[in-house]
Amino acid sequence: MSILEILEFPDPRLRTSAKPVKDVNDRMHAIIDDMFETMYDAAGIGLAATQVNIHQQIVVMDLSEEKNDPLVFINPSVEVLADETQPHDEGCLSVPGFYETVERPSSIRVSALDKDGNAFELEPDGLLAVCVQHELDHLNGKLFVDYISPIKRQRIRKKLEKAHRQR
Ligand code: QAP
Ligand code: CO
Repeated sequence: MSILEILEFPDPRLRTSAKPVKDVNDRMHAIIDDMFETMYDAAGIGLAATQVNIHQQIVVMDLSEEKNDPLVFINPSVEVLADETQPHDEGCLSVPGFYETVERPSSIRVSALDKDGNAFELEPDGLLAVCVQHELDHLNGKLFVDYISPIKRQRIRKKLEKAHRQR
């Protein structure tokens, strides 16, 4: 297992669209293990493969307090079930230190494959619904800062660029 490097905004590689996984094999399991190790090490609740520069449709999450409820979504898709939205404060391992409120649909259905390649469906609500949509966005090259005002986004970009130069 290894901890992978997490790409940070405004890295253009975060804009890549991930390709569907064709076969859930041992190589895929090694990637998933590394993604969990990377996410837990960084104290995150969700990580998309895009964020570690792997452009395949894989998401890992763990919203539990005890960090003992690993969730894997391979080739996920989301269906919005109602017009209703909910505002929620979001952060991102690729936008470290910044949090902003984002409005997203509150009623969704997710279809995906689990780590064994079996199809499943979920109708999450609350934080899980927010996190699923945030992570699926990553697989399509989208970030939560795309939903905030250009002024705020530019301010975050400048601060992170400065931090990157100082590393
Ligand atoms: C996405 O984000 C999410 O800035 C997952 O310094 C977040 O795990 C969905 C993190 C909130 C819904 C609500 C961020 C860790 C972790 C930081 C994360 C940081 C350290 C973010
Ligand atoms: Co994120």
